[in-house]
Amino acid sequence: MNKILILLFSLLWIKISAQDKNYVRILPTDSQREIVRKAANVVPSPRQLRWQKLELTAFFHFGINTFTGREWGTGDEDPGLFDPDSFDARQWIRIVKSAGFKQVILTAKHHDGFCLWPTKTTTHSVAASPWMNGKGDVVKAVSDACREYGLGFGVYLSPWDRNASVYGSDTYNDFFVRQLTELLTQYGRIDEVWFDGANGEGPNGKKQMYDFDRWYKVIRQLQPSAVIAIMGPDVRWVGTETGYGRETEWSVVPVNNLNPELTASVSQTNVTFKPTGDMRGDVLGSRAQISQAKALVWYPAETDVSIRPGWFYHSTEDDKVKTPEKLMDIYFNSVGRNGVLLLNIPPNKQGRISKADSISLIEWHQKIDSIFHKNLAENATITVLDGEHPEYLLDGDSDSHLTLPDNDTTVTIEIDLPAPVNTNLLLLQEDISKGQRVEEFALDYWNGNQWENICNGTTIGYKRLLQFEPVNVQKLRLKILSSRMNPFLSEIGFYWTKH
Ligand code: FUL
Repeated sequence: MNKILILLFSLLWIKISAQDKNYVRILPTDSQREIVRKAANVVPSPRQLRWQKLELTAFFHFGINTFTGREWGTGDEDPGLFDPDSFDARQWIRIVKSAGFKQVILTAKHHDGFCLWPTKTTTHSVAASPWMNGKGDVVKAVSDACREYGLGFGVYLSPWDRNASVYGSDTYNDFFVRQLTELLTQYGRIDEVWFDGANGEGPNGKKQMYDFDRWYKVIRQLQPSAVIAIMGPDVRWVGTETGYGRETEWSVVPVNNLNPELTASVSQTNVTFKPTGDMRGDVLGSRAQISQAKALVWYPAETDVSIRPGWFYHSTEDDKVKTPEKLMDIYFNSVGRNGVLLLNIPPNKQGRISKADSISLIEWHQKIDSIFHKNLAENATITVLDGEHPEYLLDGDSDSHLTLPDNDTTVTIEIDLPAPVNTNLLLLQEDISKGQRVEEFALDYWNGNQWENICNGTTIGYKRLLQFEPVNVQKLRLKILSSRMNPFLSEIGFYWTKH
């Protein structure tokens, strides 16, 4: 009887400790090989995985700055200025949905402290504005529209608050929790909470210690499926506001701060604190970097950029809206570099998305559609020595993968097309639910006499798009030259993009 119990207990223990984790400790005694094995097995939490698959999220910077023309408000603006005369949140959501976005984030409160919902925490809000006689609620209007059109909804709540009189004291943390609680309980499901790191207080400015741990607990309790971005545990700022991510973009990165209580608990599988360490360097998770790490964590990059020079609407920027071509380049260098693109589209003083922005968005979306509607390799025959299910590489499903023998860190995949095609764009995806593993790859084609190199790359991750000089091909080979254990490749695609 005892033996049976012990056996059952051990099985349970193995199951718990083998649970998929989005972090792992590196021990001083770990060999390089063991560190690489650990890195290969760090996986996203379910909320991180859902978020990564969105690819495109829209940011709406809207608030008192929309009416003052500022980028950073001072906090003493008159709420009477907030008066969008033809506010239509459904128009915002219709436009971003037809441009391919899957989720939006609204600046419920920017640094000026002006709240877009009728909060009980302050009078500095839409309730004190002439808009809808003070009966309006932008957060409700946008979240309702998201639900109507089937998009995810997230909130930006600025920690830095230039209006709150309690800012700079402990009471501010209570005040902030009350604001968070209102947002997380009154508007249905919240998919992302965005905490900005910006703070422009000068040498004589107010100093505030933010009680992030407490805020995270509130979010996890009230909206367990929401990712907490930037000053949070789930999603990392890519490090610039240009829309361009890194060529080598690891979602598994070293972390220096580790909460001992958390790591002591085997049942806790997800990190619940903001990982710190170098999050701004050119490469964050190379072998050299992971071998120096105390721990590794799944901490993927979000690439934020505005469609206009500013984050808020300014009529003087109506002719500076990014072109569809520029947006396309941003797409290749954000989504195509293992990131999620968070594109800001600031609604104007009328409370609508301006024509210039919507035209550019829609044309950009048409470009994406015309490039990706058909994989030029869809009818190809794929041959992989010892690989099971090579056909999954062409099934358009990023959850199915080619299965390779454990520990096969190199592989050659041959792709034979029924007829020659012109191509200048490669798409690769890994099934990241199994981890991010590929470190180096090369693409060659058969020029009739010999194999000739087309392009090379480093990381893949959820999605890698790589442009190259046009080439007419019928037979190609993708070589995975280095991987952290066997890679789980999920998709290969070839496309044509006009320059
Ligand atoms: C920055 C802020 O200071 C900007 O105003 C904007 O909200 C951008 C997304 O983040 O840190």
